[in-house]
Amino acid sequence: KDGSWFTEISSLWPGTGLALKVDEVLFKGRSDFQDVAVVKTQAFGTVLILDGAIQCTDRDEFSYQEMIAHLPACALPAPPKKALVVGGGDGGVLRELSRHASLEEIHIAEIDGMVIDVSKKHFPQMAAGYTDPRVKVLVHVCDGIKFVQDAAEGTYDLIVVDSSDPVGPAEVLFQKPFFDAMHRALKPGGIVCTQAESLWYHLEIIKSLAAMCAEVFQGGAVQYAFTTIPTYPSGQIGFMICTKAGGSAPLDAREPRQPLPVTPEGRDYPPLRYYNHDVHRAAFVLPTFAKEALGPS
Ligand code: PUT
Repeated sequence: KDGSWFTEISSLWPGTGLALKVDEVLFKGRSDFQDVAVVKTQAFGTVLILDGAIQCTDRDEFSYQEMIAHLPACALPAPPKKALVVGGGDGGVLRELSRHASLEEIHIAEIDGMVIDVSKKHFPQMAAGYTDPRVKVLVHVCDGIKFVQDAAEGTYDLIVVDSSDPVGPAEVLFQKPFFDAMHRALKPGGIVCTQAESLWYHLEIIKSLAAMCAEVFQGGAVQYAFTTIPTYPSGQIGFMICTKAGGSAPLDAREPRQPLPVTPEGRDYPPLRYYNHDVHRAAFVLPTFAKEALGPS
């Protein structure tokens, strides 16, 4: 309700919950897949909430969107030409990818058309990614797994999975059949970057995700990196970055190889505010408890 507090409660972060003061409820609905809400908050601007979990806020979305897009894109040895975003209906990852001048085509497979519609209306700074005329953005409102399974082998240089948490519609995006399909759809030497949850709350999920990815990406590399972000549980969220075998040695994603992404001319995008090459290298440096659980990156 307007004037009340929203508290983010989930079995994925039991006994704790971030609270935000709500100035106004801008949208509340139920799609075929989930509850969708958009609220204006006192501290973080407009916030998108799916099934009670915060997906992005005006104030800190750049941390997540920049890192999930530029960590993999900048790690590639050659400039990427063709990318796929699975999920990411808010458009923020599209905006970030479109700063890579080499990209000719970006496909997005988002299952929930309502997320795209409310984002275009309430988050214009993110949804701007849908309208970059320099990049061919092809929007597919469909099941991401089926889309990836149907893609021709070796189609993409880069796949970014901007999913919600592994409960409800996104659960399958953390499972092996989806990773097998992504591995197939990637070019040799290509790279996948998926939302991979918090070291503080989800170490077991991350461990089993890393083990499954190592099985799928044999001959490649699997590495966990993270960013800080105040409105995600524990203020931290990570990414599983997997590279498909292709060159003489597995690609080490810790090293940025592409120049800093730039805002396409004439676009009203905010400047890069989080990602830089030092942050790229630092994102893979794990605290001792995580290194012990996951092994060296
Ligand atoms: N897209 C990332 C969402 C994470 C929510 N906890």
